[in-house]
This record gives sequence, C-alpha cells and structure tokens, in this order.
Amino acid sequence: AKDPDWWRQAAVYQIYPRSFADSNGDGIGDLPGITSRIPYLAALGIDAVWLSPFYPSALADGGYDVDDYRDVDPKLGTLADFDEMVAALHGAGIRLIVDIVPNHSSDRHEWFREALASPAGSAARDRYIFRDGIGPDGDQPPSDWEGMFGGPAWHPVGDGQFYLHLFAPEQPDFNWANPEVREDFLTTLRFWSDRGVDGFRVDVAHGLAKDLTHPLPSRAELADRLLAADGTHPLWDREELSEIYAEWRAVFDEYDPPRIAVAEAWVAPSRRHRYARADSLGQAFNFDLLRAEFDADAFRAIIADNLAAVRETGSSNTWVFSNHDVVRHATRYGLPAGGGADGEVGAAWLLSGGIAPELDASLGLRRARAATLLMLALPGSAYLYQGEELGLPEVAEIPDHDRQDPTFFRNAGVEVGRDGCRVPLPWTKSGSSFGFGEGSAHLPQPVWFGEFSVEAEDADPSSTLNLYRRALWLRRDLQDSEELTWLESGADSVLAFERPGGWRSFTNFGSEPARLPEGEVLLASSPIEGDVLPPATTVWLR
Ligand code: TEU
Ligand code: CA
Repeated sequence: AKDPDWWRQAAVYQIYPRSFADSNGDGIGDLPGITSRIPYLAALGIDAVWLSPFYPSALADGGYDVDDYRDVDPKLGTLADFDEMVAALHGAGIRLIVDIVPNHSSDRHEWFREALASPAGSAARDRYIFRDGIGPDGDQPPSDWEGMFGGPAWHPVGDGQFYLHLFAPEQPDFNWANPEVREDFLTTLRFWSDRGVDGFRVDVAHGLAKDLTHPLPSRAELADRLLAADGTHPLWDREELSEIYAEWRAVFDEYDPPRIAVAEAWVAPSRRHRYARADSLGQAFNFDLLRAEFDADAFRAIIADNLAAVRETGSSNTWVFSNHDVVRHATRYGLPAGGGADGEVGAAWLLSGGIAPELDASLGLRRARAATLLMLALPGSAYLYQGEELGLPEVAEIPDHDRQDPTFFRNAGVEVGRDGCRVPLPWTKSGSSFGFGEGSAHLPQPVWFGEFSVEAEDADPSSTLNLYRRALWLRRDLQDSEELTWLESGADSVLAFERPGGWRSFTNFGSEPARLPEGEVLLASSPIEGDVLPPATTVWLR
C-alpha cells in the first residue's frame, strides 16, 4: 500500500552494515549478509531499516567518508546485491532508509582528486572549501579552528592552500554555495529513490551551508556564536539550509509515496524542529532522551516539550537511545549518575566512551529494558540500533591496535572512540565469530558475547530479544492516533500515560517498589508479582 504516512509511528532499525552479518567469511558484514537475515528482521516486528553508509570508502570514518555516492563498496557487495536486498526487504514488508552524507566526501572522491590536481582558484577547487594560508610565510592555517574529531580543521595541500574538514582530514567539506554540488546531490537522491529506497537519513544535516566570506572568526568567537543559535553561525545550522532542503523536498515529492528524510542535527532543541517541517526534511532526530539521565522528571519534561513542539511542525516525534556514535544505553544506564552538566548523562561519558569502573551492568540492562518499553509506547518513530534488541552492552575490551574509529586516534587520552558499540553482532552461542561469519570479525568480539547471541536469547522467554519482539508486535496492534494523555501515577518516580484504546504505560524510575494500578498486564520489562511495580521497570496495562 502506498501509505504516505508510514513513517509517522514507525519502528526503524539501524544497521551498521560492516558489523551486521558477513556472508563470505572475510570478516566484514555485507549486503548479502543483510539479505540473509531478513527473516530475523521480519520476526522482530520492525517497520523499516536505516542502513548506515555502504558506499565505497577507505573507512577513515566508518564509511562516513564516501568515495562515490552512487555505488556500493565492493567489500559489501554490488548494486545488484543492493537491488536484491531492497526487493527482499520490501517482500517482507520492511522499508529501507539509506544514509546520505552531504557535508563532506572522502578525500578519494573523484571531485576531490580533481581539486588537488587543479590550481588555486580553479572550478575544481570551488566544489570544496580551499583558502590560502596566512602568516608571514603563508604557511599557517587560515584560522585556528579544530575539527570535531580533534586536531586542526584545515589541511595543507602543499601549494600554499588549505582545505576545510570539520571531521577527519580524509573528509573534506563540500562547498554548498556551488550549484554543481547541489545538483549532484539531487542526482544522488534520485539515483537511490529510483532503486526503490523509501527514504534518507541525512548525516550532519545542520552542516552544509557555511559563510566564510567574512574574516574568519577565531575558535573562541565561534564557540560564543554557537550558543546564540540564531541561524547566523558561520558553520552550523544556518538559515540557507532551508533552501537546500526545499530542493530536496521537491525531489522526494516526485515519488509515490514521497520519499521521507530524517535529519541528524546536533542542535539546540528549539532549533531542531525547523528541519522537521513538511517543506524541509520532514523529520529530525530528537537526541534529548539519549542525553538524559534515567530520571522520571527529566523524561517527563523532554516528552512533553517534544510533543508540543512537533504539533507545531506537523512532523512526528522521534526517539533514540542508541546509535553507532554513542555508548550503548544498557551500559550508560549502569554508570554513576551526574556525569555531566544540566542533569545530562555526562557528555563526557557519551562522547568519550569512557567506561567507569563502578559500572553496574545488571542495573544498566534493567533500566535499558524499561526505557525501551517506555519509548515504544510513545507516539512517533522509535529508532533502534542493531544489537540493542539483545541488550548488548558497550564492548570496552578492544585492544588499541584493533580500534578503527578516528575519534580514538586523533583524541587519544580523551576519547576511546566509538568502536565499542560497533562490534559485529553475535548470532550464535559459539563458533567462528559467534555466527557473524566464517572468518574472524573485523573488530574483536569479547569472550562473553555468546551469552547475548540471538541463539541464546531466542531460547529464553525472558530475554531482551523476546521482550523487544513482543513489544514491537504489540505496538503495531496498539498504535493508533498520536495522542498521549498524562496520568497521575501517585508517585514522583513513576511516569504514567495513556494512549488511545486504553493502552497505558507505567515506568518506575526509582529504586523502591511502587504500586501497580489495576488492569490487564500486556507486557513488563522485568518480572511482575501482585500489585507491585518493581524499581526500574515499565509495565504496559490495558
Ligand atoms: O555524526 C555527526 C556528529 O556531529 C558526530 O560528531 C557526533 O556528534 C559524534 O559522533 C558523537 O560521538 C555523524 C555520524 O553519525 C558519525 O558517525 C560521523 O562520524 C559524522 O557524522 C561524520 O560524518
Ligand atoms: Ca563479507
């Protein structure tokens, strides 16, 4: 059915392709591997897959350094494999969203190689952001800016010029003021839409537009401007983005049903919703819950604010606890509270991947299950990250020489990188790479991974996998309109609300048992006895 609103309350499962399933034993997950696991995805009860980059890439940043936007990395398969995967997903009733990375290409992209081979001031260089060096000898970077992964944001090319890279040096930023760049991305959107993809996840959607026409501000001045968040920052969240995404919207609307898009924009909540408007990308990731402590008041405020804001944009809400960039939530919730400012799970923990020695893993998992069940009762789309349905914790024990993430290498000592949430999935209790593939996995799996395998959890009725399955299928039956009514729970630590059809959700965030209201228990995140709502537990009642 061509339901144009399919995305509004979808459960979307993120696949990090190199770590999902390996079909040919080279240790790298691939597209045929994904296709072979579609029965698993279908049984899970998801509505769509979001596929992280699968394009040709030297993997300087896990595939977010794209060599060619209109091809498949040969290590992951071919375009024919892609078409087969799309057909099989659609055959199973699962839609596909692909990641698109418009802020930067890789330094191996044809256009960037052409830029390097061309002189300063050439048309080829104008597709990226080149500037002359400064200082008495002209050998100093144009400004003191730092990249997101640490180190200078300008890289010298040997002829007196430098190029801008807000991420790794292998990720030169595009010049979005150049019409050729704009046009090429429209071609890419059509290329994948024509192949049947249902939508796009837009990487660093708040980047792209930049204003470097004025004297470049210092790093300190930039930081001040960011706080103002008024659309005039030279690098982030600029007003011109609306124009760019209006052009994208016109392309999405060429299709039936229109292709959807979700913005990844790390901006202030008050600025996020402009990406979600119907004349823009249509939906934006809401990372507020992801950054919050496991706390009833924090969750209540975030949910209420977002329900109100989204009503104004006409979009639907999005909820996220885990993705390929952050410490898995089963681990985060086992960390001591108050790691950061403003009641957030310390940005330090989140972004550094630093695992505290005082981690309580079983509390973390218990809370993660409760939080997920709460999220799946909320109106809007739930974005799930591969492995969270197994309750996978962050993998801390990765030897330095096996690490791949650039944040580790460029910021060593400050960050341990994002590899710990990207370790290949365990499918079986034992055997070569726990069923991921016949060879050894590209990131080492810990010895205990088999306990969290699909095989082990499949057989255990109380496993996290079976909880996710039941929750996702029930949610499909129960989801109705996007209404939510808050309920008086009688306890500060208990967050309660009702959805249409008499579906109620109660979460006890506290460490003491609370009273469970009357009703039919549909599902609970931990075992329930009598009229007690145990600590760190969500129950669905009707
Ligand atoms: O992330 C955008 C981003 O701003 C990241 O720096 C994010 O804040 C960080 O990873 C949190 O640890 C996107 C992708 O999700 C990420 O994997 C890429 O590395 C990045 O863009 C560059 O493409
Ligand atoms: Ca492979």
